[in-house]
Amino acid sequence: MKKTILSGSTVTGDLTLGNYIGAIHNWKQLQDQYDCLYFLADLHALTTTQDPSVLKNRIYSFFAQYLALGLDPKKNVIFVQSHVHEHTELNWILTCLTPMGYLNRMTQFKEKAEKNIKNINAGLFTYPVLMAADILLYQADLVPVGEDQRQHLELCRDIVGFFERAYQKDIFKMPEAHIGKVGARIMSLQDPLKKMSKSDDNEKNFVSIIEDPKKIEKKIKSAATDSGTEIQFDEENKPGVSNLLTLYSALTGRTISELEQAYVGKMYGHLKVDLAEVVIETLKPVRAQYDDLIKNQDYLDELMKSGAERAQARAQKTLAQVYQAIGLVARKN
Ligand code: ATP
Ligand code: LTN
Repeated sequence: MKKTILSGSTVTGDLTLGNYIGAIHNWKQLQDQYDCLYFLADLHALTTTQDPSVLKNRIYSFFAQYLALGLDPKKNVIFVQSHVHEHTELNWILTCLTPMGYLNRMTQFKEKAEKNIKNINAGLFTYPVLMAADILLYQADLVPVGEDQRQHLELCRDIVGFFERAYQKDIFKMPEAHIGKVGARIMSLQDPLKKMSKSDDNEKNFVSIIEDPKKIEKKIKSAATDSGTEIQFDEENKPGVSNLLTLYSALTGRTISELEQAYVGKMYGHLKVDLAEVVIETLKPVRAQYDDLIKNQDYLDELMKSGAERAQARAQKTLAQVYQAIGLVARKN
């Protein structure tokens, strides 16, 4: 039996190099060995204000980007969260088992609440529970995510315990975070002390997957670097250069020390020129494939439908077990 992998990305902004390196690149490598489900977390996007027509286009765009980045719909179940209503149903059950105190500890909530002072809604607060429902519905063994999601995974594991204690039933598999070694935390280009985030208001902070090559070049060349001139990996004293080296290493497979050796005696500018080329060349075929896919909405609709059917067949089974365990009466047909 292959182990089950599940992961997703919130449908906000445009997927960035951070999402690619920290998440989707790893997803792609797992697709041959594991039973993988990858989804678009469109319901999670609603914790911040969304324009309906933008959201709709973005759902198609993300789906096409998943495919263009190499996720194969034959090897994986690729689907849209809102197409499988079991996510929100299990969410409610788990919400009723999760103490407020546990949610209060979530650092991402605090960060996002500070950023969104005008819209600190209850969904933003309870969102890690919906994330737990996403994972537990599919009995996932492993959840490949970037470092920022580690705490949410821990909460998900706690929730498994809350359920077992409350109902004396061992229905859910205990999931584990799967965090890559290189690039688990790609930093912002202008402010390398914070993570690259696709919903950043300042677009100079990220490179998106489907960005114009000229813009990519400009953004990388103007990335913040540090004092001094040596190209060395030192996250504390040289966070800017370290981030560029991490990007370079993650995209080429060359180790950081190999790169440090190669750039002895060279300037930051040399590194940036080379890195810009690596990024542009990596993303060129992705962009070309994306341009083709996004024109074909019928094809995307078809894939979304079959992905949702396959996902739902599995989600239904878990939810039925949960409803039975907690004493709800099944509707008779
Ligand atoms: P938002 O800005 O909307 O919060 P985000 O860029 O943080 O979005 P998510 O949709 O929250 O992206 O995350 C999708 C996946 O990408 C997650 O597994 C997350 O851990 C990973 N990820 C996000 N940002 C980075 C980053 N800077 N470095 C590495 N991995 C990342
Ligand atoms: N919260 C995640 C996206 C996400 C997710 C999930 C990831 C929603 N549900 C389940 C893994 C498993 C984020 O990266 N913001």
